[in-house]
Amino acid sequence: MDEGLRARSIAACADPVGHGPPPVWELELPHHGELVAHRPLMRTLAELLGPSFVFHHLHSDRQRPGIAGKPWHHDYEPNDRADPSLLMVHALHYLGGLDETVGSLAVLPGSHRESLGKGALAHLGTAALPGEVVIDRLPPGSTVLLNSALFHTRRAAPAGPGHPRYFVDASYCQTGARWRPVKPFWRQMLARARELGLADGRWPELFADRHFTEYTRTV
Ligand SMILES: O=C(O)CCC(=O)C(=O)O
Repeated sequence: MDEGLRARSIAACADPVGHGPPPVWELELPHHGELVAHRPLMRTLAELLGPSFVFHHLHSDRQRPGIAGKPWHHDYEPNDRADPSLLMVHALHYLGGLDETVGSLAVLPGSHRESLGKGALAHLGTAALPGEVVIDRLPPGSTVLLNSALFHTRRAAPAGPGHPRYFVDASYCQTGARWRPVKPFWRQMLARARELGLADGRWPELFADRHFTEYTRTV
């Protein structure tokens, strides 16, 4: 964050022609790379997704104290078979945990079964919805695994000085179709992950290009 790498990473996605690839991929940072294929995480993902899944992307952020909420949305990306039964999972890593000094996460159980666009509930902002589950207290180093099609929202922390909120999200897709990449330079990113041996020789599909379509810019 202090060296502007997060900003460079966003700029590379927002304006790939003007900025080119970021100077450092998130997964090149030693602890981020380790987190992508952390063995206990891989074991749990294999239970949820089966033995064959591919890494989709990772974002990393140190959110400023008092950061606003993020309206209800889901993060499921389409695949070229338009097969909604193929699963995508997001791992939300809360490095400093969650408590009243940082914003909370609310999820809407069952909402992953609706076939709605990512922003179909955005007009509700971060409002409390019937049946929601609020996750507002987690110890440091916690990970929440979400079916990516599940609607969720970040709620701002109650007023106060607050604390920085350390948040890394990484996502993974079942193989069986080609998924839409969200980063223009996804090929280089996967190549670097392979070069670094992040899959530890255990997960042959984890960084394989063949599971993706070409990048197209989304609005
Ligand atoms: O900040 C959070 O806890 C969740 C953020 C989120 O919903 C997202 O990045 O898609």
